[in-house]
Amino acid sequence: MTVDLAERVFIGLGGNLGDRRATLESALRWMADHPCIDVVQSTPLVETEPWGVADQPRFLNAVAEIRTNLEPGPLLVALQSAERLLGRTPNGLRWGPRTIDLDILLFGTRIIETDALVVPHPCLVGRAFVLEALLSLDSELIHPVSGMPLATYLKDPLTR
Ligand code: A4P
Ligand code: MG
Repeated sequence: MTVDLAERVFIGLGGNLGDRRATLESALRWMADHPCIDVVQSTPLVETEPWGVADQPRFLNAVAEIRTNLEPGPLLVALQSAERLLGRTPNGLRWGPRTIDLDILLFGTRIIETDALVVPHPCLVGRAFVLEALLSLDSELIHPVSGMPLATYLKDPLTR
């Protein structure tokens, strides 16, 4: 499939080790400098309580909207190379501490379920800080699987 350059792609950034602000800013710069990626807008960096594994430092999180002519698979590979450049060590604990995590939250309206890639990101609807960041960039976003406005998930306390 040829990438539709109008497709709106949203990347979640998070990290809780080292100089979190510098690392997240470097990740945003890395994306902006990439020849196949344009950063359209990004949220401020916000401090969040750890999700999943409680006994770890607080995270800084942000969401960026990008345009890219990379297909989702190559985009994931590119983001993983940026994670390594920014000090991410492989095989860390799931949901555990890391210098940087770059997740593909939404890739237009595409639904992808392979071993390597699940889009929309499965944890999207369960994390208020991700939903709030996404909605701050576009309050009208729709969940591609359910067809429901993302704002609905924020209102439902069960999803938090
Ligand atoms: N993968 C599948 N789908 C995707 C996708 N949409 N985007 C695969 C990116 N990667 C995707 O990821 C494991 C594998 O997921 C990758 O090899 C890729 O093929 P990982 O980043 O190596 O491992 P992980 O991040 O520990 O696991 P996972 O399930 O991605 O966890 P999350 O959801 O990224 O959670 N608390 C706060 N406050 N803020 C955070 O940012 N992040 C996590 C990590 C936990 N708690 C947090 C935060
Ligand atoms: Mg991840």
